[in-house]
Amino acid sequence: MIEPGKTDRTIRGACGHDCPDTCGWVVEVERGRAIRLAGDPAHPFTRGGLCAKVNHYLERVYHPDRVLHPMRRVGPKGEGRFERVTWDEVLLDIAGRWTRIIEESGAEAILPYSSAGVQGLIQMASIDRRLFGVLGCSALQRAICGGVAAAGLKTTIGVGSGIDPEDIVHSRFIVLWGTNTIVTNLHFWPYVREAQGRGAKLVVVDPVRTRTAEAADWHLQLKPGSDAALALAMMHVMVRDRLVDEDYVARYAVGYDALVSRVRDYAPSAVSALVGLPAGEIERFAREYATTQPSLLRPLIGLEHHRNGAMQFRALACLPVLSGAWRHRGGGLARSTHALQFGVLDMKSVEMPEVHKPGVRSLNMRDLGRDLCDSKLSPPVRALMIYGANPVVSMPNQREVREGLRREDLFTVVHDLFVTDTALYADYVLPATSQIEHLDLSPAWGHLYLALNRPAIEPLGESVSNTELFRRLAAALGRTEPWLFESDESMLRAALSSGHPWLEGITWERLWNEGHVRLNRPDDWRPFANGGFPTPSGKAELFSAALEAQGLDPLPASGAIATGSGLQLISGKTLHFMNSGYGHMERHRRREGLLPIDLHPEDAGRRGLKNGERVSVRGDRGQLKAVCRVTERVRPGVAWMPYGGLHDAAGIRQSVNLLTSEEPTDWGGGSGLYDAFVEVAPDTKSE
Ligand SMILES: Nc1nc2c(c(=O)[nH]1)N[C@H]1C(S)=C(S)[C@@H](COP(=O)(O)OP(=O)(O)OC[C@H]3O[C@@H](n4cnc5c(=O)[nH]c(N)nc54)[C@H](O)[C@@H]3O)O[C@H]1N2
Ligand SMILES: Nc1nc2c(c(=O)[nH]1)N[C@H]1C(S)=C(S)[C@@H](COP(=O)(O)OP(=O)(O)OC[C@H]3O[C@@H](n4cnc5c(=O)[nH]c(N)nc54)[C@H](O)[C@@H]3O)O[C@H]1N2
Ligand SMILES: [Mo]
Repeated sequence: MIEPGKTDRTIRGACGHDCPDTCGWVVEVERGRAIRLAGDPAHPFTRGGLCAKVNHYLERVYHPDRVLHPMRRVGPKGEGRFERVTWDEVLLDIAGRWTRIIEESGAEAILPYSSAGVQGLIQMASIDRRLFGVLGCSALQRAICGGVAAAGLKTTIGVGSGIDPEDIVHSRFIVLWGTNTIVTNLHFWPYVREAQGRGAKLVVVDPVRTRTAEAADWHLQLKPGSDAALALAMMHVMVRDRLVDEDYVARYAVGYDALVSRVRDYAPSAVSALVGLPAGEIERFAREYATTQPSLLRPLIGLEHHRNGAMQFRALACLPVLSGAWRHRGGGLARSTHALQFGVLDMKSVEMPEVHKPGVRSLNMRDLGRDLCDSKLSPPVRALMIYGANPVVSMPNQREVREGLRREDLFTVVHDLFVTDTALYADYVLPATSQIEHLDLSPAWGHLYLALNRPAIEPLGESVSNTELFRRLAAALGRTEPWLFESDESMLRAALSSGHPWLEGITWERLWNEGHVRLNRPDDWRPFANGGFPTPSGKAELFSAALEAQGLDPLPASGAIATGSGLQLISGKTLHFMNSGYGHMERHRRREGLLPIDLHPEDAGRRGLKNGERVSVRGDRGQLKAVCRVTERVRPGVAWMPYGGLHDAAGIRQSVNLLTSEEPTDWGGGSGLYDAFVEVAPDTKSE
């Protein structure tokens, strides 16, 4: 049995935020209170470092604003007035209401809505999936992060992952493609540096001159959404100049001839205006990429938040096939390791899909506002159970999300550590544990180490973990199936028992003692050196029959690049926030300052705007106020705002998602969040 805070003074754990790094940490506990939390120096990947946010994790844990007991709404929705209630009262009321809704409208009228607010194995998804599955509640399509990237890559190479990111040290030509490593994937940066130290060239492809772009040898500041066109132009040069690894293509790819005719239209001079780069620069990039082996592409998610997001990833994935980079150690493509980590664990035993009611409808998380406001949706969403997510800030079309949440006939329960912008609309807010208060396994999506997060302290106040919440709800609903009450440890042990060779010798006991272990990937692991792509044909599909069967373009293309009037607004992650998280903490707010919008000097000049001036930003969906930063960080025609709730000059928390819309991606179920167009004008008092 675990006795948090009693058996150990120093407890190993791992960060549970939705970030590729999943840092190992150690917590020192004195008389039941955590007094120090620091990076675990023994963790081979994160090497004792944390980040600008998690360095202050204990402030978050013991923050005076933490929700520590269940609360019931007493004021109007959105106002955030609550009173304390007991767990018994809450559970009884939720169970009663859900039962009535199921009787009257069917279980699909209940929508469980969760994201990766905590991204460990069982706290993210386990008992909740079993419970809502057996009840037959609406399913949620979670594709706002990573789903489109994976869907795009899969059509070409069959997987959404690639090589072990650690192998980047063997690369000679590295392209950080639409990822801001220094901000979002900090612990990968030393590996990039090590490769540079060994002679690798570092290229960043990003419409924004990010910190990462500034640190690169070469920054290609292209137009947003034009990456597939750039990749096709590179292929044009490779084909024309005979820089294709023809042997690799002949053995391990299908559709090369069709691709050759497709790329004819993509001469660098023909796409230069579309991509926003001089033809000569594209030529040089293509040649260096193809001839410097091993070459590695490293995208994360920047490209997927465009309406042609899946196509961008599909086109990118063709490059290492043509160059044959997969042959070499450190060559190919390295994206999320999510599929590798979750693929070796026994996830079926955790989520138990066999008990889920078949054929239930699935709603896309991106469409939350639209679905809540849709009077024709049958059955309507009558109850929402939101956990590990803050959709008011994180989903597009914020105005409609708020409008939906304001519905008087909607019963909303939010389980979180804080009263988030979403929780302001809840009928009940339930207290959630922090990562040092619950048990979990932490598979990383940025490396191949698996960590065991041991609780260091008892849950604060009356807070409960996600797994405990759903066990309690199952009991309140009168369920008796034993698998709805399985313990955390039992589920984790089962997940580790898949028998996958990469887990051989990785036992519960070993993780308990060592804290983290690297999956047993072979030493020199080159997944596609000899083909073996897990596609329908078993080869890299430059031509995709599966796409053709869906009525989509079977060949890579530029895709539908967004156009609109005004400035294209893209948004991104910030150093001091974790998505919307940490926004309520004074320190982090101060560091990020007032909500800014970055404009190129030409665009600012044309509108008569000065650096530091207060501006009003207007889109199709709404309008907000920001502080104008005039900077060459963005290219002309492009504006940038941070993602996450930042305050405007009036002290009102604002989110860039007031300006975005659902805009479905080509495939993969995501959202063209970065395809918003806005106009920026001086902020006048009358507005
Ligand atoms: N500090 C911090 N770290 C985080 C997070 C956080 O909030 N804060 N969030 C975590 C999460 S959930 C995720 S998914 C990861 C995301 O990690 P990243 O993918 O690295 O993050 P983003 O900021 O979404 O986008 C990356 C870059 O894509 C660029 N971009 C936008 N459009 C395009 C385009 O059309 N083409 C190209 N080439 N580039 C484009 C943006 O300018 C941005 O610099 O970060 C994680 N890490
Ligand atoms: N405009 C724009 N929108 C974006 C993005 C962008 O770049 N631009 N990025 C997108 C991306 S990549 C992502 S991943 C999404 C993120 O979208 P969300 O996942 O909705 O974002 P978070 O703000 O991280 O919300 C997670 C919530 O989980 C809570 N939480 C943490 N731990 C626990 C726990 O153990 N239990 C429970 N119940 N709750 C917990 C946190 O306090 C927080 O409120 O946003 C997307 N939206
Ligand atoms: Mo994400």
